[in-house]
Amino acid sequence: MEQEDTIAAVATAMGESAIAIVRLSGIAAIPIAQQVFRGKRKENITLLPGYTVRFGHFVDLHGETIDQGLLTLFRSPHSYTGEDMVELSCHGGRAIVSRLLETLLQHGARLAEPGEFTQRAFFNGKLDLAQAEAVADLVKAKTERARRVALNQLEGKLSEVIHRLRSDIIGALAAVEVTIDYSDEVGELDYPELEGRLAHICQQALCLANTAHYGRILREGMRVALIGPPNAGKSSLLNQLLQTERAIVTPIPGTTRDLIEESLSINGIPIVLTDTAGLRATADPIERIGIDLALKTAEQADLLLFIVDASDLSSLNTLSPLPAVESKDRPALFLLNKKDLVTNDVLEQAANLVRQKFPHVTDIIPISALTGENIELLRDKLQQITTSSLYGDTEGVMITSTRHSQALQEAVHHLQEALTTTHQRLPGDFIALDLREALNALGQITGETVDDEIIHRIFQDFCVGK
Ligand SMILES: Nc1nc2c(ncn2[C@@H]2O[C@H](COP(=O)(O)OP(=O)(O)O)[C@@H](O)[C@H]2O)c(=O)[nH]1
Ligand SMILES: [Mg+2]
Repeated sequence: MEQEDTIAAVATAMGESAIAIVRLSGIAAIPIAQQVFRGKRKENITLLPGYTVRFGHFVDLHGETIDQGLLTLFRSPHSYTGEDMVELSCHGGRAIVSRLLETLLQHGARLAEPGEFTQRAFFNGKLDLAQAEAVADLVKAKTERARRVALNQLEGKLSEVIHRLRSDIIGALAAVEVTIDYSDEVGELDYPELEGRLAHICQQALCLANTAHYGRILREGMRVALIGPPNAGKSSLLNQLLQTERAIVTPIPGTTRDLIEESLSINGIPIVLTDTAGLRATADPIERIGIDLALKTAEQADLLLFIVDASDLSSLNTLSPLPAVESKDRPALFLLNKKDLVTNDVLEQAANLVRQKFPHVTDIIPISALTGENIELLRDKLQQITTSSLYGDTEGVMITSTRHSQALQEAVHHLQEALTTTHQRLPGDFIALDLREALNALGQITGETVDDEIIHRIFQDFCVGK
């Protein structure tokens, strides 16, 4: 790679701030810094050891002072990239930062591409690919949980699990190959033993692959759809949960036609709440489109909040079954709204009607979207469901990227194939073929077996200076 280049970039966000950091990495990082830095002690900084900090002035090509600040020096291999590095901390103003960066470029540094510092760290073996990707996830993490998962990945927990899986596969592969190459000495392949071994590996890989679902929830939020007949109080509930007047609420049925999507966070878990058009038979083409969208949203949701008006028993009688609610793949909560308008007897009647129409429903919660009664209970329940959706994680390790998920699925596929051929007592070559493919797929996650084009694409998503 173009490692002979020395790269420079602003590592902090552009704008006004107390300090900003401009980074340099590469063979000429320290000589270039020597050109722009005038330390108080007038030392030759090219002679300083790593992990040294000095106060001084930054000067341009003509020796004119740009700003004052700190220089931090790192010596290869003990730096983020593994190369010689210098960080210049100046005041955080656009003019200062631009001028300083420009001066570094005039002295021969090249502007870094997005993610190039981390890419160099990867090529120099400071981080593997999964860890490098975690750097971007960590910076982008919006909730506590996402931060923790990204940090675990950066610290190598995911890589460890992948390495363990790979070394188990290598063990199995060795056992197969030795019987191919030296059947005279070691005898025949022990099929039952291998089958047990592969079944175990397969199970482990599958477990990890299944965490991808939680990873998506962490990254994009748990998708919660508010659905129900018109006027049940869906928009009122959205407003109540958000504590704002986000959606229009009127007594006129069919007010909400478009989807209204808003995010909130319950105990660090992101939730994307979608208010939808009320479900009913209608001749209005615009409302019809809204209802179709509502049904689609319901099908794609991780959790359904089905809201009905407890004070309107006749509407409950005409509720038609809904495939999305019927499905056992996703949890659904039934909310009997407008609790404030009815007696407990009526509430009980309403609950019975719901149970008749939707026999598998277990959770029915009476609420009032208007007064806020039982909204805390609903929040607790939401948190409970969301947390339990996130509990499949193995040792705090979670698959959060589509790239990793696809690679794991491929590995699982080949492990299952190997298991089948072993079960069928086919010759070792057949088994070895799939085991090698599985190894290859897993190696893509940590970067052992990934091609340059993919690596390039991964680092393109980073911001400059990282
Ligand atoms: N009394 C009472 N009225 C409610 C409650 N929730 C909603 N409403 C009223 O019911 C009507 C329809 O509410 P809206 O949120 O627009 O229902 P949507 O069509 O399901 O979105 C409005 O007049 C609301 O003020 C509630 O809990 N109690
Ligand atoms: Mg509405």
